[in-house]
Amino acid sequence: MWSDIVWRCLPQPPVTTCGGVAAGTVEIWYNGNATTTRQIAAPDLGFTIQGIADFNGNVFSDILWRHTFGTLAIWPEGNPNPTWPGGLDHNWRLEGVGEFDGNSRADILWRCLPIAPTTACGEAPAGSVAIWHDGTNATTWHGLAFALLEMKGIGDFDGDGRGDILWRGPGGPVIWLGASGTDTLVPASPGASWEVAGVGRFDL
Ligand SMILES: [Ca+2]
Ligand SMILES: [Ca+2]
Ligand SMILES: [Ca+2]
Repeated sequence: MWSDIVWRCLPQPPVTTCGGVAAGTVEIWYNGNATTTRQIAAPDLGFTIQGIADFNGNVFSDILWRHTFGTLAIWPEGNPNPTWPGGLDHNWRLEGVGEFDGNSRADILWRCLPIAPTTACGEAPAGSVAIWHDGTNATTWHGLAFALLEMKGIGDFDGDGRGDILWRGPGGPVIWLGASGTDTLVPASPGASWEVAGVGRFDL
């Protein structure tokens, strides 16, 4: 499996293009190689890439976008022919993408972190964790993660094929197995001087 790099042209003023390429342009370097590239399109600069994952389960990566207005778009296989899962306002933080239900299609992780003076996200109380399955707005609810918890990573810590969420709060790390706030692992705290640098798989 060869990985590709996704670039986006975001020139800093007073520069307005990337050597003549329009601001906002997305370019893929296949196999990380600058000689095998494809320029795709230049979406509105209000759109930012939120994640790259396989939402439709065909093995190839798809690009998840969110607009400043809250709207989501997914470019299947990087093609600017989007699906539109809908959107949520910015009282919802898009925390990341992972595969939480074990069907090999990536899911979108949201958390309600209301921006004052707002105190909830519609009917959902502050801290609500929601998952949109497979890049659609088919939603399941996964508990409450309050503002003092920081999302640090997504991985499969118990090896069951479902993504788990690593949070860290004032008391130390907490893992939500299967992204569930009711099925947790609480590893010992390494102390405040240790930062989570990443999540990966380093042994068999
Ligand atoms: Ca795909
Ligand atoms: Ca899934
Ligand atoms: Ca798991």
